[in-house]
Amino acid sequence: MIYDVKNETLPREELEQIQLRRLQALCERVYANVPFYKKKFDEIGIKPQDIKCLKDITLLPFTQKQDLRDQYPFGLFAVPKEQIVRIHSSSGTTGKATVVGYTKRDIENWGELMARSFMAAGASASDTIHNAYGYGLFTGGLGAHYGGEALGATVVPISGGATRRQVMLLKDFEPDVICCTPSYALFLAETAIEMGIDIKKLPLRIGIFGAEPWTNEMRLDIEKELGIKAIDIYGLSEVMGPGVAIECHEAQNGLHIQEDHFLAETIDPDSGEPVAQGEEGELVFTTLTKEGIPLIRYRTRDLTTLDTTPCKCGRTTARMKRVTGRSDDMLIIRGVNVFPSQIESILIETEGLSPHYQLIVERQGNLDTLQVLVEVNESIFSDEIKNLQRMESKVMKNIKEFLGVTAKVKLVEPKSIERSIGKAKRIIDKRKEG
Ligand code: DLL
Repeated sequence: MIYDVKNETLPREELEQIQLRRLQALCERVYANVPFYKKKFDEIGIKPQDIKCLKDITLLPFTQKQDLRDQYPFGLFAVPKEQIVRIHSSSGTTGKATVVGYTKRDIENWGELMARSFMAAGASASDTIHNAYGYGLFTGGLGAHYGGEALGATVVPISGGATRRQVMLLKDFEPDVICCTPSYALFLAETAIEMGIDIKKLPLRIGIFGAEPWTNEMRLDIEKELGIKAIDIYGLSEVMGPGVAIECHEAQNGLHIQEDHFLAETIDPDSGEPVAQGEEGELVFTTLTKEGIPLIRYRTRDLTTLDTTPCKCGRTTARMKRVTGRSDDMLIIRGVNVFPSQIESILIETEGLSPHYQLIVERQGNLDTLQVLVEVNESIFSDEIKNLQRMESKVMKNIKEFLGVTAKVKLVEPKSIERSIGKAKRIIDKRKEG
């Protein structure tokens, strides 16, 4: 089922006309109302009227996370403060926090886009949604909450944490849909086992997981452990929050971007030039309808590939491949580039290992070293030392063979790696500490 048939199945030419009209209006708006953009436009000598077709987007300047930080807290808002009805903010663990503001219309649009997303995932108005994304300044909780209500579903606003209680409510309230990070879904499954509850036997049908990178191997694992369909949802606070793109349950093959609201591009992260159709690049979004904090060509740092070929679900919107990593998260170990997700794929495919892992990067002398800590299953843990050592060597060999990096692999006790209730912390980069 499609929530907004008209807008989600527009012929592409019609969609592009809508995008162009909105882009032109957006340029007028930011030029008139946001001094930061007026200055940027003037510096490169561009006027809103110069945008005559969608391709002209490449004439416009980029916006970076640093720009939001420099304008902290409200410098990029395009409306007077009285029109802002809500504020969200990123945690700021990698620098100063970024702040975003929403008008009443922004909040309504977001609710609609999340309702579209729920339906794309296979949910309906008669469902109950267990929403374990964190409520607060993080966009996950309230984003999914308003979307569930817009859909007409019943929302359980449990937020993150109190994991045993969550399992109890999954059993007692019998929700059909769960929303949380993929890593937290696995933690819930593990906690349920400890409590003697088999999540697979509950009515739960769909999981809507995002906010952190995860692999297809992890998806299969979650689908098996929880006995549900696991759907990938993508978003970022600067652009809106969750619901910028979502997989459809029919194809589970790429995430449909809500293109009538967000204009997506993929660029070469180094040159800033657009990449060819079907090639991987850094995802860049222009928010076509946002009022509170509209952004022009926002560089997400997320890497993906765009695909505009038709999808069997009937939506005509472009799909982005699952984001397997941010360019910021790429590790360079002795000259070789590696993403945590590539290591995750190898670990999950190894019999006896669990999907709980951490990567520790250190510098010894002038050389970077990578250590992979990964938990083993209970059954393997009680095995003989020499078998564990054999397994470590096997994983090390696979990492070397497939990714070309030398990593030290250490198998650790089940449940010894800290569980997170939100985004998992996969990388411990000791080079950056002290
Ligand atoms: O994580 C919004 C969100 C909440 C998305 C709930 C999905 C579900 P931020 O905290 O601003 O917002 O983080 C945004 O998280 O640039 C990606 O690097 C990463 N990310 C989000 N969704 C996915 C996903 C929310 N499905 C940043 N796959 C983004 C991979 C994701 N990475």
